[in-house]
Amino acid sequence: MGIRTQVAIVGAGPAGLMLSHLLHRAGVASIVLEDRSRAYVEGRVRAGVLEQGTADLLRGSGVGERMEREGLVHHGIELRFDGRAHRIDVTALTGRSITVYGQQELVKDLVAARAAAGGDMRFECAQVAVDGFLEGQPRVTCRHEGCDLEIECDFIAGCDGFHGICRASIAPGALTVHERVYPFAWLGILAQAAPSHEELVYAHHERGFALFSMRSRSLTRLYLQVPPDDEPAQWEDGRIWDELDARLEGGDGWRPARGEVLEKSVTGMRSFVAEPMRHGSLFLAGDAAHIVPPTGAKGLNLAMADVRVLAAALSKWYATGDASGVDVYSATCLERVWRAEHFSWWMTAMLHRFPEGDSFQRRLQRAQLEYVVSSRHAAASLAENYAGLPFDVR
Ligand code: FAS
Ligand code: PHB
Repeated sequence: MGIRTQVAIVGAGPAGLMLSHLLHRAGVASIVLEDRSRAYVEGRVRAGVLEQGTADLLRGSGVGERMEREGLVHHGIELRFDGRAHRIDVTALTGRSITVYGQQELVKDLVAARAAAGGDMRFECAQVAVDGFLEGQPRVTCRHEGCDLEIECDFIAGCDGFHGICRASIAPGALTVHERVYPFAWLGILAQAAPSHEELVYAHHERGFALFSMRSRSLTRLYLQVPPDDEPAQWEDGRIWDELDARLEGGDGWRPARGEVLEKSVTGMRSFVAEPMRHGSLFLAGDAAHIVPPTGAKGLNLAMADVRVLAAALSKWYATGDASGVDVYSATCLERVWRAEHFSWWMTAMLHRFPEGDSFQRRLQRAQLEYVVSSRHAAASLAENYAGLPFDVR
């Protein structure tokens, strides 16, 4: 069955759904094709920290109501090392704040908004494939509800994540890939426990990194640095809580409140950028083009930043025929991507225990940590990157 639309979007993650929503607001038609079920994408536990700019984008585009009601606005974070705690006052240093709001809640809000507006989202699509994007005849094909679909469009947005088919459909020679894989992973848990600390806590410890985060006033989200090939089953709940207590030690007797572990997963750590992000009529956005280690809480926010630029560029093209935005899409996004890549690598290098690290590297980490907690300028640099640089900073 042949269908025609203006923009075919592959992937119903935060990038694909937000793009479809922003295009809809600009009167541009799109179809979202997702290979998993609606329940699966709405239930996937991932990021939880929204930059000021992302929260403003949700508010400004009419999908921020539940975030406003249920999200937790934070004005600082805490760093812990050598048995001491140090608060970084993000808002005092930057005038900006972060909002703690689960990625799956944001995805639910976007799916609901698209559905309410009669948006065309197709879940459980199989054999999704893209072609014709270098010949000016972009096309997406797939099987959906037992039918073969052929979607002709003007543009394809590859929002299908790191393991998707869109980047894989680009000839290897046309892409330059930059990558760094880290010698550790994060074991993450979601616990039914009221957060016993007001703000996020990042800990550097000789036993490894640890992070205390949250999802709501009754759900805590916590992470431990573990060897890269560890499996969740190797970590029984009691051992996880004991390890968190040890690594989050800050000399004030605080311990994360314990509760039933609802979800447990291990996520590999890598930095990855594929350039350019545009190939003819195919535009990559979000994790399809770049990955950051989650230490800087940038993954979701970068996906939002990409589609904000892409929606503006495509809307301008449809409204005026002016392709200037479309032509600088890749360069515009990559400026912000590399800033976030640097910040995420820097936070990861400062806060994790490197298995092969020698005493010189550990002393450097210590010196960096001491500088960040003792210099207003260094703290301001961290805070500015953490809260997210304003979109039109250049
Ligand atoms: P997504 O991966 O979210 O969405 C891509 C969508 O495309 C998915 O729904 C997928 O099912 C679909 N898709 C894939 N292949 C397809 C195909 N062939 N056809 C159709 N659809 C297809 N960031 C943090 O800041 N904190 C975290 O704790 C954190 N945890 C993470 C844990 C994991 C396991 C992962 C992978 C990422 C995590 N991130 C985290 C980063 C995360 O938030 C991403 O940056 C964010 O999901 C990126 O959004 P999208 O680009 O929309 O990609
Ligand atoms: C999370 O809450 O999932 C989270 C928060 C901060 C990070 C990474 C993950 O740096």
